[in-house]
Amino acid sequence: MALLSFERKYRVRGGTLVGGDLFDFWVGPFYVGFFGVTTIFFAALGTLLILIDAANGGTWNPWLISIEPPALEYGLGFAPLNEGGYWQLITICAIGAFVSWAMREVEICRKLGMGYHVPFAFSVAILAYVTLVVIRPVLMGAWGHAFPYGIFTHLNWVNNVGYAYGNFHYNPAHMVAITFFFTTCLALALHGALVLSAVNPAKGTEMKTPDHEDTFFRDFIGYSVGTLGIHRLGLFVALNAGIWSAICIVISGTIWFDEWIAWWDWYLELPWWADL
Ligand code: UQ2
Repeated sequence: MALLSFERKYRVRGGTLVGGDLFDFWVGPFYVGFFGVTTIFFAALGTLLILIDAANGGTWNPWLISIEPPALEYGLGFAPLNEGGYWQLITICAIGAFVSWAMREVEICRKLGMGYHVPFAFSVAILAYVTLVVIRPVLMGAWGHAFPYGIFTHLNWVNNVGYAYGNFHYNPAHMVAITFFFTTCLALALHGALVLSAVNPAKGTEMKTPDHEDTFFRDFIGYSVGTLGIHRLGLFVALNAGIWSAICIVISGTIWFDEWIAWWDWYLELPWWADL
């Protein structure tokens, strides 16, 4: 079905979760919906608050602008606007916008009768962000444990929090996360290269089929994960990269307080060489 006639057939009412028919329309190519409206609201308000707080910050150098969370002394309470209150409101707007965006994806999936894989995947990215700015700060008892919204300042935050636990690369969950990031790169590089090699061949030669893709890998390593399987694998490794990133930071300062290298002492303490 040609794209335009497909869209004419499927751009119909229904599938909304909130608001019924009220926002069930498109603006140009974009579906609006209740969550399109809430996305615009939170994104616009959040951006405005960022600009107001930045105007108070004494610099318009984009590298140096920073929206700072409250000092640790404010605990989990509300802080005055200029002492972290803006950061708190901006964080509410950010989460509101991200969740609205995910729910808008859900409504579009429902309209099209598709699975919820895309909003599910996006939810894992939201979870990683919420872990940094809500879950871990709440578990540690102060919003001041969250990171500042600035280009250089968030890099400094990562540096300082990392060194607060010695060398963060010894964090076993961090190791798992990095391994999933690298495996995601490997899987996508293999997949992109394989598909292009079959579907976009040299000029004058014929396009190849998925059987060619399977056969390449069977000849090469004796195994093909399959055309559906590679996408399941890709989603799995990509989501795990985000999940283990969230785990590696949420366990630091909540259930683990020492340098991460000390975690490996269990290895030295194994009974068969503990008293050597
Ligand atoms: C594959 C296949 C695809 C692919 C790729 C493979 C025809 C178009 C990339 C090969 C992938 C394998 C063997 C898994 C590699 C494992 C990891 C953990 C990276 O077989 O089916 O479909 O794109």
